[in-house]
Amino acid sequence: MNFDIYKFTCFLNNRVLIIGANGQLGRIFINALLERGDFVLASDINTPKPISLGCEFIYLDALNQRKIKKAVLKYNISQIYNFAAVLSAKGERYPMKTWEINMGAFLNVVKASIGTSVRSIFWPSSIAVFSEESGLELVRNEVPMFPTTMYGVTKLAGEKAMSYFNTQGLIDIRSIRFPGIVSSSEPGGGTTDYVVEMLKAAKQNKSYVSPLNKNTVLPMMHVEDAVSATLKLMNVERKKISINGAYNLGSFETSPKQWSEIISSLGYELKLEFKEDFRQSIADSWPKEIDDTQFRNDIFWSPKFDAKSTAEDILKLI
Ligand code: AKB
Repeated sequence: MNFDIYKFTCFLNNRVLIIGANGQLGRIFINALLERGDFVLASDINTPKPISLGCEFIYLDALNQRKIKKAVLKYNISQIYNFAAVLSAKGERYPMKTWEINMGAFLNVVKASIGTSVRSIFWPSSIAVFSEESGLELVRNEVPMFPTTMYGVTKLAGEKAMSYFNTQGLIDIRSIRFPGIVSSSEPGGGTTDYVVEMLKAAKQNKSYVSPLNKNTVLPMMHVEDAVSATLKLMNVERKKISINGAYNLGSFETSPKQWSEIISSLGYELKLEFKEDFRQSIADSWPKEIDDTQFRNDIFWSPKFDAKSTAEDILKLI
């Protein structure tokens, strides 16, 4: 891309299309982008809950490339956030469908964007790309990766493809390997969903059965930190980004036991049982801690929330 044009357009508000806007991340991204003064077009295959989104909404199937392109052209879109995906736990029930949806959505968005007004695409990757071979105690950015879930396979395949597109200069795609995200909105179909479900149970004075062992440590992050890191990544000049693939991103680490202790320390009584299911072996193949030095050095970002302030904040919002 011509650098001068890029520099100029950076100072204009973005015209953003969010695909998969009804998921865990959609609404909070919509609010953050609107606050910055961007034009936001939200889209999903499900209609949003009847609370106003504060922006336009269209029905859009991420597997329909023609319709994505039509929306890009009609609304003169400059950035796309593509959140359409089947997550790790649900993906193990429907592995073929997961490949079709995750890779189909990824490729359709790329194909619908090349040669249009779209300057950059955000496509989230995940800690699911890692495996035991990655050295799970503290996982660096570039390590051997042999994902154990179909979700992880699609994320790694997408990373390789985005790296190719970036290297060839076909389209600017940026990505972060998200840890488990703690939000007041419902996750769905993930292995890390317990962090949100446990907060909900505590708030409603219900008991909770954890699908993961009490000592299983995984990296987690407050959704606001995930949003601030992403928006920073999407708004730096490409030359500041030292890699063509996805960045590691970390914040804090917790286990079901530690998380329940934090919840109790905030004055909630949570009756907790443990009944491991197939999600345990997924969690066992994921990092305990993430080394995100490269992201922090390139993007100058650090998280605002630790484990306790995350739980406290989200409990207030639920
Ligand atoms: C999942 O649990 O599948 C996701 C993820 C870590 O990518 N939350």
